[in-house]
Amino acid sequence: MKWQLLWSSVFIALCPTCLATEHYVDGEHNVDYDREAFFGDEEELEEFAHLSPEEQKKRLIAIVKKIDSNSDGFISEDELSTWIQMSFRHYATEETVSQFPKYDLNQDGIVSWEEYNIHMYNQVLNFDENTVLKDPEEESFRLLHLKEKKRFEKANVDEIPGLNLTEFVAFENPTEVEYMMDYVIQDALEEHDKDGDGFISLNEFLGDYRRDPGADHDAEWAIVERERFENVYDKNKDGKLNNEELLNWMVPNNLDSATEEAFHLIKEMDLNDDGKLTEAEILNNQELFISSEATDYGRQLHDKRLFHDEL
Ligand SMILES: *[C@@H]1O[C@H](CO)[C@@H](O)[C@H](O)[C@H]1NC(C)=O
Ligand SMILES: [Ca+2]
Ligand SMILES: [Ca+2]
Repeated sequence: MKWQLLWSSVFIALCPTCLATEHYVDGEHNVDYDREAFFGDEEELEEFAHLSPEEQKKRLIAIVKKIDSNSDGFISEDELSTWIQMSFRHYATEETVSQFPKYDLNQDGIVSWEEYNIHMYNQVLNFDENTVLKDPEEESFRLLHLKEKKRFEKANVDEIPGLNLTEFVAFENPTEVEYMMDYVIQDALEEHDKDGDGFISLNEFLGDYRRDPGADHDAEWAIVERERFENVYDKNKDGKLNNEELLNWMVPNNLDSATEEAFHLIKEMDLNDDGKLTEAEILNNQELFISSEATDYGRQLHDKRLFHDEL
């Protein structure tokens, strides 16, 4: 069961462009995508829908006020983008923090490599780095497990074996933590840089996509992705991604993707076209707002620290 879970996360890791595909349909922001992309949040949105309109409004306004960091009554693109980045990071790591005690079997505040394995696989696995396994499934699991071990070692910044909470958060969320960026780049290059030149070409970015021989134009997703490559990631327009550009692709909570999302949300909700949002504009577009990254797909609407009176 755990292995299966692992496989599906591998699939997602291998195919980040697949995930991005549905986000825009014919260049339009696809709200349904936002809503469906993050499993489990349906529940929270539903729970929210059952609250009284007054309570809904109260919670939304509390969040809007927090986003408006200079309290001028408007939400600017910068404020929204900063908020989205912060909420990405907070919720990604919060989950890990709450899981930590389950991994730390002897409760000494350190998750050892053995404890990690026992929690994940019910046994301590150690594969030989140089022995290729015959069974293709076992072999891809071996590679995966070796990769996990590498990430574990990378996350361990001090001399003490095993990971304390800070290190464990880095291990589980490498893209959220600055000192893991080298690992993230190396890992992405191993995955995508097929010709080994240290850059990601458009073709490598598209996962060696080939147009269907019978089709007279490229698949819709390939067109959208090519545009992303050219206009979003390849900043210096040299047709390939260097390490820094690669990070923008790999790190989902970076400034660029938060800015992009903030830009789109404002464009969709900004009724008077002044480039900023008011409380009224947000309440008018409540449905889009609560299913967006701005509320972490509805999760913030249930985060008591955000909408209750100051503690
Ligand atoms: C974990 O260890 C690192 C490196 O020694 C240290 O900086 C960090 O504060 C520690 N975290 C906790 C929660 O003890
Ligand atoms: Ca322990
Ligand atoms: Ca390359």
